[in-house]
Amino acid sequence: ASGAGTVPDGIATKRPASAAPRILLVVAAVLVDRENRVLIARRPPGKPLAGLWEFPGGKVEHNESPEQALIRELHEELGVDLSAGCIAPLTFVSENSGGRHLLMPLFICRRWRHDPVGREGQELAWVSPEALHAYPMPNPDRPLIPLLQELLSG
Ligand code: 9L3
Ligand code: MG
Repeated sequence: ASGAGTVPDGIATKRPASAAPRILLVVAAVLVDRENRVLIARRPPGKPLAGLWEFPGGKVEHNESPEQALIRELHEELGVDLSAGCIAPLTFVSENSGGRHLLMPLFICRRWRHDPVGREGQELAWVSPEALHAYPMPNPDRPLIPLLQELLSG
């Protein structure tokens, strides 16, 4: 079976498990207000890591740039519009997540349109960077705390 438009045998179906994609690309945003407080959101019941506080965001989909994914996720989750050009990545953090490597650039945003609301039922909190350690966070978010404290301190 090798007619035009058919998939040759053995490419997709016989790929060994070890060749499966291992990197999960997730984007997150830290919204910073005029008092240098940052927004965190509590993952709602029913989602993985429910109850943990995170910098909002989510998975980058196929044919989507990280910036497009960030704008889409923040609109879906918080109703904010980041297209005002506030986005610049701070860093990448890698962690294992379900056997995969999670790569998560954090974008720092000081300008957006519309006040954030938890559109998926999430609790939201504006906290000073010094207070972030009191909130249980997913693995990729936690190492960002000292970076944010340094970046926003002066
Ligand atoms: N994740 C961790 N920290 C974050 C975000 C936005 C996401 N700040 C993890 C949780 C999930 C995965 O990334 O394992 C995908 O996120 P989502 O699509 O469930 O939000
Ligand atoms: Mg999300």
